[in-house]
Amino acid sequence: DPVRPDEILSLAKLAIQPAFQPIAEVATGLVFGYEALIRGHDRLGFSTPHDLLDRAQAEGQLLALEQMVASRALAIFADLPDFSTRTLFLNVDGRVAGKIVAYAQRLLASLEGAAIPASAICFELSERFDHFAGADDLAGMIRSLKALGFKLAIDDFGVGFNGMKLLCDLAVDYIKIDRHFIRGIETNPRKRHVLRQVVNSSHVLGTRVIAEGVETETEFVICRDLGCDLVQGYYVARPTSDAMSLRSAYVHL
Ligand code: G
Ligand code: G
Ligand code: MN
Ligand code: NA
Repeated sequence: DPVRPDEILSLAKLAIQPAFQPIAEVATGLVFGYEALIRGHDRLGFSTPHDLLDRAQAEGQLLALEQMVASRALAIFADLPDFSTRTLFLNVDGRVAGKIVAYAQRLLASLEGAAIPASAICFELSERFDHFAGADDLAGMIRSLKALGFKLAIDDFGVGFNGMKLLCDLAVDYIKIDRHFIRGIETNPRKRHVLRQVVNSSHVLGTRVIAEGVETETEFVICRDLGCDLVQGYYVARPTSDAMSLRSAYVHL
C-alpha cells in the first residue's frame, strides 16, 4: 500500500543520512559493494538505528522510513564512481515483510531513473526476526523479489531462529555470517568447524558467504582460509558518511 503524504511529512522531521560500509571480495580486495546503515537524528539528538526503527514502527511508518533510507542510499550510490559494477545492500526489517514486494516494485521506478539495474540491489533479510518466517509465503516472496531481478541475503546468519531452514528452503544469493561467529574464532575451533561447514553447504547451494564483523587481520585470514567469499567489518573499513572515502575501488586486506 502506498505511503501517505502525512507519513512522509512526519518522518521529514528526522534528518536521515545513511552511512555506507564497504564489503570486499576476499580474493581481490576489490570493493564488491556497500551496506547502507541508517543514521539519523532529530531535535532531541542522535538516535540509534534500533531506536529509529522502533519509533517508526510505533508510528506506523517503518516502511516509509525504509523507503527514505533506500532513496537516500540510492542517491549516494549513484554518485560513486564505478557504481554500475557494485552492489548496494539494503536492510529490510522483518516487520514489513508482508509489504516488501510492493516496496521493491516502487523501488524499481527510482532505479530506472538512476540507470541502476535491480540486480545491483541486494535486500538483507535478517534471520533475527522470525517475522520473515511468519510472512504468509516466504518462499513466494523471495521468488517475487528474484523475478523482479533483485538479489537476496540472509543477514545475521546463525543467531536467529531459521537460518538453516532458510538456507534449505530458499535460493538466496548471500548469507551474512553474524559477527558472533567471527569474534574469537582464532581461539575457538568449534566456530571454525561450524563456519567451514556453513561455507561448504552454501557453496554447494550456489550461495556466497559474507563474513561480518571482521575486525582483525587474524580473523580475516581465518575467514579467507575457510572459504568466505566476501568480508565486511572494521578491519576492512568502518561505516562512513564521507562520500570521498568511498571512492576507492580497493581496500587493503
Ligand atoms: O550500523 P549499525 O549499528 O548501524 O546497525 C545496527 C542494526 O540496525 C543492524 O542490525 C543493521 O542491520 C540494522 N540497520 C541499519 N540500517 C538499517 C535500515 O535502514 N533498515 C533496517 N531494517 N535495519 C537497519
Ligand atoms: O545486523 P547487521 O549485520 O546489519 O549489522 C550491521 C552493524 O554492524 C552496524 O551496526 C555496523 O556499524 C556494525 N559493524 C560493522 N562492522 C563491524 C565490526 O567489525 N565490528 C562490530 N562490532 N560491529 C560492526
Ligand atoms: Mn545488515
Ligand atoms: Na548481520
